[in-house]
Amino acid sequence: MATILNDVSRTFSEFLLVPRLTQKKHIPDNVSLKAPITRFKKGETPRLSLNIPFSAASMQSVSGESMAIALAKRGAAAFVFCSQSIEAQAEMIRNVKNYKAGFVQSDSNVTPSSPLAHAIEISKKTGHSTVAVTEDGTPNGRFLGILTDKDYWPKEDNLAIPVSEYMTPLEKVFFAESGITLHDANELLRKYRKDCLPVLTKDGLLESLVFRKDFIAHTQHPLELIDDEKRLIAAAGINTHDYHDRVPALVDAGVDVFTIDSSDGFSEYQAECALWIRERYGDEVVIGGGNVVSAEGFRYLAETAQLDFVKVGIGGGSICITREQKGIGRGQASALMDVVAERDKYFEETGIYVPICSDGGLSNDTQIIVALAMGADFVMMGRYFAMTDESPTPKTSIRGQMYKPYWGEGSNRARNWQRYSEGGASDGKMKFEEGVDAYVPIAGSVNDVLDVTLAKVTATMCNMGSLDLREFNEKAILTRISEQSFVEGGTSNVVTFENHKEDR
Ligand code: MZP
Repeated sequence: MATILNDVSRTFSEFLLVPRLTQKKHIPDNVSLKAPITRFKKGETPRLSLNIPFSAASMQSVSGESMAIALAKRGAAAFVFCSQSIEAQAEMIRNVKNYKAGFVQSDSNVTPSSPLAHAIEISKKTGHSTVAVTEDGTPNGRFLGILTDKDYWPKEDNLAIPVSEYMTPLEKVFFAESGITLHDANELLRKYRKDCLPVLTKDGLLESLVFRKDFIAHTQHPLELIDDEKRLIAAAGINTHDYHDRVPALVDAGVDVFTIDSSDGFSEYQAECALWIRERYGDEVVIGGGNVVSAEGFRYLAETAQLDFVKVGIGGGSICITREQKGIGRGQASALMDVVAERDKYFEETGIYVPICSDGGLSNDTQIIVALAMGADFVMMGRYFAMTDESPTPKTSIRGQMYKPYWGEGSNRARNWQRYSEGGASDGKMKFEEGVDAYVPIAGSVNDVLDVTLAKVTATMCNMGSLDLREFNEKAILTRISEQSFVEGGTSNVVTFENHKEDR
């Protein structure tokens, strides 16, 4: 007879936290959000920890190299998507590892003969107001000048006129020669009160740009996730089909963290893949995997597959239709609570702690907070990061509102059949979709959205009398809410009018 679980599948929005004693030491500045991402023995330090408990999903519309760089700079990780050729993914990882903090490859470039309209269009697409003018319009072409949004008036100026008429030409640009240190480049920016410093090779080719705003951001975000050689930590998704070729290529490119990306990871294919990597690379790389939604799924991946971390979640993703297509999955909160209990049991029995990542379905900051309080060591999000400037998709205007495309890895658009067919035979075709092709509203930069979310997370942790995530989980008291208390939690019996301001 089938086993029927007693409780229904629950979601994060069904819970609230009951505050604990806040002492004077409980202020956001004292809170640590460090989260382990590798298995470790009791009393030992994890081989790698995130400095903030967030990761971006291994998805085409989320995690390219810009996202990987932006998140590593903040102390988190983006798993560069694997639904692309091995070479293309390895190239992205290489670019993350070669990224020299502060020296940026110009992503907005035009030729001097391009019409101003073209430069403005590029600026809108990338969200960057500085456009490099190179002889051939490439990021490393001969540098001829720079154009910023202060050089033109988009409504008043003639947009058909070539960029060369508006740009600051090379003779008037302050630039540095390659080989300059970041410290010296920042000093030049400060001394000459500039916002941008192009770095040129001896032959006059554009090598990189250094921005004042990046210097300011760096001083504000000292939690960069870096390796022993001070290079950013790079993470990648992999699948259980081509790992014999993909993994060595990614290791060669310098990858630090893998996640075996699968919609249902409770399988022998995952264990085989993880053990194969471990045998070859030992503890040199971090190996995570999943997804599971049960205690037995967690135990299999922790014990048999020896994973460093286990991801939890099936069918909760914002673009996911797995539950309706195949009837598998589980409410994310129920799945997480079961797996957390098993993680803690496994720790008690063996003295080995295996971190958990709650993946998918987090549709607001409160749900992120509840997931962490319930015991997720860190979370993975797709939609949240797809909305930011750093996701790889272009901004698109639809009926006057700005959006970015966001599609599931199980959609026809992504054609990521490997994620949905664990090992085994497959003709490489998707027979039915498990994801949709959608849009999300734009939300600003990764830094903008993280600043707000992290402020809320740390504020709640202070309400709960907690200075780190372990304590937060241990002290958390959660209460289920009724439909009526949910209504009570919103505004009640008041009328709000958009755009109406009273004289005060
Ligand atoms: P969300 O943050 O957008 O709600 O969910 C992101 C997660 O959804 C990913 O990390 C992945 O586990 C899952 N995902 C990705 N593609 C699909 C799909 O096409 C999917 N069904 O479920």
